[in-house]
Amino acid sequence: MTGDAPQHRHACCAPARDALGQDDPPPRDATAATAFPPAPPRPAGHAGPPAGHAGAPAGHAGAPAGRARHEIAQCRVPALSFTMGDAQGDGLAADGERPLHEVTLDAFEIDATAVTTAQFARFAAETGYVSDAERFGVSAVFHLLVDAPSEAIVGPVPGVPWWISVRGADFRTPAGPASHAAQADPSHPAVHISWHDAQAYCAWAGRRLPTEAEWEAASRGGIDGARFPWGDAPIDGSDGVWRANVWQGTFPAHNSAADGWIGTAPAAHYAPNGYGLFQTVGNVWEWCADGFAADAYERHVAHDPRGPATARERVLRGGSYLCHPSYCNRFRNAGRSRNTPDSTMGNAGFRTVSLREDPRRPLLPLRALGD
Ligand SMILES: [Ca+2]
Repeated sequence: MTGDAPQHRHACCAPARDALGQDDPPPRDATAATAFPPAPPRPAGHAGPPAGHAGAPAGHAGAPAGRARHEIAQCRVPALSFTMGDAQGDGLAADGERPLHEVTLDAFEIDATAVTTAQFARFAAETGYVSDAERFGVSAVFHLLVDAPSEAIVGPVPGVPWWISVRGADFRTPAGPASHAAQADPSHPAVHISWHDAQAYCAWAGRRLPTEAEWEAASRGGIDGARFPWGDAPIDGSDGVWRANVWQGTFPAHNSAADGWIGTAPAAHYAPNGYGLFQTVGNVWEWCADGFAADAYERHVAHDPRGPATARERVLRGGSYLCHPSYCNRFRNAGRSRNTPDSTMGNAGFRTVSLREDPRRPLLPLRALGD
């Protein structure tokens, strides 16, 4: 797996919005993301479970009563120093996973799971928010998962024909609009979520997206330098333990689903890492706040590094149910991908972190990128 082989192009992870062949969408209200009233403050003493506690899956008993909106269990990542980047040499130079560099972060709280379909649906129901997949009218669905009438299928995405542009695919009907069978499972991660959608959710919930450094620190679970959140044990069940939802079989035609899932798995499936986070690796890609820069690590920012505030693409982390070493090995703590902030696909969602005071960078308004 060397060079710029097709199996390593970022479009294999997910195509960009402008490749889907949709009509021009109606304009979005530029104030949409900031129009939501702020979430009520948490009562004192409800700072979340202690470090390493997995907490309850989203929407289950155990969420503090004061978290009226964002009902996702929390994990605490302590103030720490860690080695950021690819220690094994797995990544491609174009991904910018090196040089390795020491990063320090203040403590923060992060969701134990990706934001679920149930949680995102609640946000949409309470606000009337129209997601980018709905606004554009199409989104990218992996070909084995499509459940849509022929008139809803725009066609394969050029260059990555295993991705199908489907009208009516969104977080409610991730496989397409065919039938009730296509309805999203509420316990699974919300998918077909753009970076803008994630930002809008955060504005409503009183949350924010993690920085790329925060995401990687949280995914490492306290094990510095390891390939995966659980260490360096195999992901593929070869020792009898499945640790994440990725691809088994011959991509893109045959998936044996030996790990139990062809598409998404429930957000709180498999064992959590040392901080209590579920499935940072595999299942769905997760948006980060940062703009993507391949040379970001060369800047050697030691404390709380950030990518560029404005960039054509935003960072995605963690890989998805489509990852396999034969064509995309980014399902690692250090793996990096990116896409344009209005792109949506059936294998990308997000998790959030708690707000903090940050005089350097206030939260960006929804359409601040001018794209
Ligand atoms: Ca799988």
